[in-house]
Amino acid sequence: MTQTARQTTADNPLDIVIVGAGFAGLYALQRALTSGRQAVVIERGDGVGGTWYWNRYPGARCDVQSMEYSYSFDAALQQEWSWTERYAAQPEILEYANHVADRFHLRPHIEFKRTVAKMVYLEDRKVWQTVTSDGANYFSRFCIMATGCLSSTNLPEFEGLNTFEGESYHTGQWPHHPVTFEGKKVGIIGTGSSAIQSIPIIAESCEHLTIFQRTPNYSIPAHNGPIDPDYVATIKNNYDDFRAQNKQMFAGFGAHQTRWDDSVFAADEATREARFETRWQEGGLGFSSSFNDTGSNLEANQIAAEFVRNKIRSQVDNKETAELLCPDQVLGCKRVCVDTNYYATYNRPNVSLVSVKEHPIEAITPKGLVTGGQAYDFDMLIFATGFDAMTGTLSKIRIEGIDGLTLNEKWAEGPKTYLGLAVTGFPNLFTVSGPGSPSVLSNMIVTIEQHINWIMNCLDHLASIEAGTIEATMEAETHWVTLGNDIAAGTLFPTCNSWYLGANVPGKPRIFMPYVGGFPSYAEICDQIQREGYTGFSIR
Ligand code: NA7
Repeated sequence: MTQTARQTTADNPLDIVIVGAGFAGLYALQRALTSGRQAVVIERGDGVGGTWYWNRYPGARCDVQSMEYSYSFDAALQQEWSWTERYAAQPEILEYANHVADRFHLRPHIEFKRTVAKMVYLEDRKVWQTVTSDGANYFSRFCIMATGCLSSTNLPEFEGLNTFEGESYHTGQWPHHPVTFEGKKVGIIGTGSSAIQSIPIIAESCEHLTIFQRTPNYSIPAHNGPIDPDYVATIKNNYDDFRAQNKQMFAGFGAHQTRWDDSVFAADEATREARFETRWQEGGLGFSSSFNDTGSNLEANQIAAEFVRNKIRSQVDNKETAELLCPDQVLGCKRVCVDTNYYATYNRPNVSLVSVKEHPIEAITPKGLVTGGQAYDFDMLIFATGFDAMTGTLSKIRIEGIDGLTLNEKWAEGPKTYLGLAVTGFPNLFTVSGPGSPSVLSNMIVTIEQHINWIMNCLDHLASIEAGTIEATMEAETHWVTLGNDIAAGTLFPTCNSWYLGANVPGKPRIFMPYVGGFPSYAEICDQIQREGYTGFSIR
C-alpha cells in the first residue's frame, strides 16, 4: 500500500516525493521501490508518459531512433519490447511508458491528476512538505523533480488571444478527443519541430493550411519506416555493448552511424557534397556531425547550412516560398528538426506560407488573425509556439528552501545549479536533467537514467553513513555555473534566439541552460564526484 498524502506527517515522512510521471519519474519510482524506499509520484495528468502524454499532435514522433530512445535498466524489458518504426511515434512511446508502469507495478504509487503547487523545506525537521493545488500534503526526506524539460507550453500573449471563435489548440496540450481537419481552413503559428511534424499530416486532409513562420528552421528527412528486423536482432544480441557505445557519444546516441573526425576544410568540394549527401540519405540528427567542425566553426557551419538550403530549394517548386523557408541562422543553433515530407508539403495547392518576421502577428481576432495589416480567417488555429523550456515547470511551483528563499528568487537572473542535479539552499532536493546538465542536448532517456542512478547511489551513501542531508555548496555551484557559461560561450549556440537560451519567452533571462560539454565528460565528472565522496556537497 502506498503511504499517501494524508497518512504522512512531518514526524513520519516518506523517503521520497517524486514530481512527474514521465520517463524520469517512472524510473525514479522503480529504483526507489526496488531499494525498499517509500515513495510517491505526484502527476498532474491522468496517465504516465510526461512529454509523450501531452504532445499528442498529429505526427508527434521522437527524433532519436527507437532502439536508442528506451530504458536500458532492465535487460528483460529491452529484450521483450518491440518497436515498429525506426523513429517511434507518440502513441507507441506512450504505450511503452504504460507498459513500463504496469510491468514494474508502479501505478499504485502514483497520484494522478494532482498538481504540485508548493514545496517547503521544514528546516527544523529536515523534511520537505509538498502541497498540491487540491490541498493534499506530502512530507518526505527527499524530493526528486522529474518535471521534464519541455513540459510548460509557451503561448505568446497575442492581443485578442481569447477572442477566436473557432477551434484552437496548442501542440503541447493537444486534446485527447479526435481532431479532424477535413473541410477546414487551418492556420498554424510556428515552424519548430512540432509544426514541422504536424504540417504534412494536417495538409493532407484540411481544405487549406496557412503557416505563419517567424524563423525558418533546418529540417533533415527522417527516412522513417518500419524498423529492420535484422538491425533489431543485431542490437538485441549485444544490447549492453550498444548502450555502452552510445554513452561514449557526445549526445548519448548515434553509435550506429559511421563516424568521421575530419574538418570540412580538409575535404574538396566533391568530397564535401558526397559526405553531406550520405548523411542526408541516412537522415536524422546525425547530419550535424558530417564533419568535426560544422558545429564549432562558423564558416564550416555555413558550408553545411548551404547544403541544406540547396536541398530546400530543390524540393520546393515556388522559388519565393523556397527562399522564405531557407534559414540563415547557424545550423544547429536552434534544435535541428527531423521530418517526413515537410518541404514537399509546400508544393500542395492547399498550403501557403506567410512570413511574420517583418510583420509580427498583430492580433488574434474572432475569425482568425491579423499580420502585416491583412486579416486571415480560419476554422481552426494551432499554436505550435513551443515551451518555456527547462525551468518553466519548476518556476510554476513555489519551492521554498532554507530561510524561505524561493527557487524563483534564486533563479531570477537565470538558473544556477551544481551538475544540474542540486541547488544550493535547497537540501535533499534533486533536479533531473535540469539546467546545467546535458539534458536536451542529449538522448533524454540516457541522461535520465544517469541522473536517477546518481541520485539513488547518493541516497544509499547517505544511509550508509547515517547522514540526514546533502546540499550543494555555494562555491561548487558558482564554479559549475561559470564552467557551463564558459563552455557555451565558446560555441555557436548563443548566436540565435533559441529556447535553449530562454530567448523564446519574453522577459526570461538569456542564459544558455544545458551543459554543452557533452554527455561522456559530464557523466565522468558526476562519477568522479561520487567516487571522491561527494566533492562540492555538504553532507550533514
Ligand atoms: P519550438 O522549437 O520552440 O518552436 C516554436 C515556434 O513557434 C518557432 O517557430 C517560433 O518562432 C514560433 N513562435 C513562438 N512565438 C511566436 C510568435 N509570437 N509569433 C510567431 N511565431 C512564434 O517549439 P516546438 O514545440 O516546435 O519544439 C520544441 C522541441 O520539442 C523541439 O526542439 C524538439 O526537441 C521537440 P521563433 O523560432 O521563436 O522565431
